[in-house]
Amino acid sequence: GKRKMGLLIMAYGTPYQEEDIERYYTHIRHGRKPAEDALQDLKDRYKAIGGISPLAKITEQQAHAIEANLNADQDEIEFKAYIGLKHIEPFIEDAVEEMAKDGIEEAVSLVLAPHYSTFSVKSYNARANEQAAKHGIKIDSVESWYDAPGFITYWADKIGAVFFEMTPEERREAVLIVSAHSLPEKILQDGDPYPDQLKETAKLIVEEAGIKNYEIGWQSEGNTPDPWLGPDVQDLTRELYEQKGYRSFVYAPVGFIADHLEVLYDNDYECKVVCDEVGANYYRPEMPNVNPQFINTLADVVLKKVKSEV
Ligand code: FEC
Repeated sequence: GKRKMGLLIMAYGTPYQEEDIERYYTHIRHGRKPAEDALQDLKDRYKAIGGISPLAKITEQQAHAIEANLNADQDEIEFKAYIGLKHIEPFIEDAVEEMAKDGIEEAVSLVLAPHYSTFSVKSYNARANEQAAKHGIKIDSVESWYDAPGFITYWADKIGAVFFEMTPEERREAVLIVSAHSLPEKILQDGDPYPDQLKETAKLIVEEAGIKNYEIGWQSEGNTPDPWLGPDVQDLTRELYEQKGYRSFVYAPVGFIADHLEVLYDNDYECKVVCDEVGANYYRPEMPNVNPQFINTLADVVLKKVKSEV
């Protein structure tokens, strides 16, 4: 028979309904309940994007699509997908328990975020491995895929199409802002590769798309006293408008791969507010979600990892 392998797909997680928002936020805050006004603010942001985030459904669709793609592409291994989330059930630990129940002995894991950081990929993998060790399950983990060719091509095509639609005059005064979720600056002290990986993603995209005007930005920073990686995309927009005369802004939040709060609110509302205020044009190409070429790329990344271990 075929070799049986767990496919552990890890992602951030999102509230399933309004009542979940408080415990979800509490989990993000390492068990500390949010203040009433902070909670209300988060509830209002979910309301502004339609009540709830589409992320739960998209994560599920992505996991199933990657599994189907892998099983169609080769016939030595039968992959079975398990979703493990960071901040809500099914938690990463729940997914590993499911694998153990199904008799899985070996697994490959993939985090649905392209760039490695101690705050994201490292913590996902640590939780998976800790639980797996209890059952003697061996997990090989993809650590990052920020430079995967199909990922770069996805964005280069979408961004290229936006610039192509512009008139030559508009194009001359247009800039691409490539962004990821901000993290506390203290990650830099331990040599975290996160900022360099984002820069590399941006460089590869603009080379492929033939875009000259581009900048790196950070978004969605948390509400804590420590300094966060900047420039923030909203401040950057204002600064570029005033100091470099850009009049059209194309946002590519490449640190994310799905439609969710951080894109639908932080880009499509917050960045757009700044563009509207200064009188600039706002563009945000669609997110990868379950784009077939993109899913194929993720399946390739997983298969390469598995092959490198045999
Ligand atoms: O429900 C949705 O549609 C949105 C889901 C969502 C994604 C996401 C991705 C990342 N985050 C990362 C880091 C942090 C750090 C803090 C933090 C806070 C929040 C809050 C919400 C939230 N995050 Fe998130 N993030 C998503 C949602 N995130 C809600 C709490 C309210 C707020 O601050 O806006 C700060 C925690 C703290 O206070 O200590 C740090 C990173 C990613 C991208 C990588 C990944 O997907 O894992 C990094 C999606």
